[in-house]
Amino acid sequence: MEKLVITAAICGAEVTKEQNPNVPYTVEEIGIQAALAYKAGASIIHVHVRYDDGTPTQDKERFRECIVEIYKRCPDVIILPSTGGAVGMTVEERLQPIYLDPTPEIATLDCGTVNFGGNEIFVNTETMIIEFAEKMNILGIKPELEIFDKGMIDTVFRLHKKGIIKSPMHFNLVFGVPGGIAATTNNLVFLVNSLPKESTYMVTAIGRHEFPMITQSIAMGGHARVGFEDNLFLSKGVLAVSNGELVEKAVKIAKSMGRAVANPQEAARIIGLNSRERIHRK
Ligand code: KMH
Ligand code: ZN
Repeated sequence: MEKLVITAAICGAEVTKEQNPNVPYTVEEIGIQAALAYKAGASIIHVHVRYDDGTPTQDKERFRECIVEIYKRCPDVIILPSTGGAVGMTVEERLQPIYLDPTPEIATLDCGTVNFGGNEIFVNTETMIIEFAEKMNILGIKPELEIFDKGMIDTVFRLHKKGIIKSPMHFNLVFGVPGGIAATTNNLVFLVNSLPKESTYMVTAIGRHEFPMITQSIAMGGHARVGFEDNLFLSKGVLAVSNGELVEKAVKIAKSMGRAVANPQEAARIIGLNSRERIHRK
């Protein structure tokens, strides 16, 4: 089995300091949380950014500042900016981080519209997906294909046939968003069996489902994402003090199952990133 690639989703766009005071907002807090996750074994940092008051933004300059801060502390880590941003943002707002310099190696590509709890709708029409994918293709950015339900995998296949999404594909299977596919073993097996054989995938699961679902992914040869974006608790009723703690727990699970953890260089090879030199030449 390949080594395990661990992604840390360190802040997201929705969680707040009221829910867990360790959620990072400022540039420095984002740098610190990224460093703690990296030291614990994360090879990829999934980045959303906030203004100092916690408001989510896709502002390119804010991304630049946060990424500089992360590279200062974790020079070889893989940075995976969000193009999802927060519910309600426009296409133009969301796409800003793909125009960063250096160009990101990889960025999220959300593959369908999904209810996001309450009155929230996370909109990703087919036209939007094509626009995001084509712009990422031109820039040489690998899309991390965010899947919130089975139909989104079918959308990816349709766009792959048209040459808009290229092989080998890397998927993020997200379970437990209220409105998306539920976090169950059957659903995990169903989605994984639907993927092309040569693709790679990681599992993300919301709240208390995080560790049970990533444990199953680790056993199946998939990869894992943890972090405050998805889950604020180390265990029932115990808030995590950092993203590092959540990554440490994932590493312990992997080691207990005999699965080694990939460093960023190994992770880049495993998920098929070809542009390491571009990012790290400076
Ligand atoms: N915050 C969600 C609405 C992504 O990063 O691309 C979208 C999200 C997915 O987190
Ligand atoms: Zn995200």
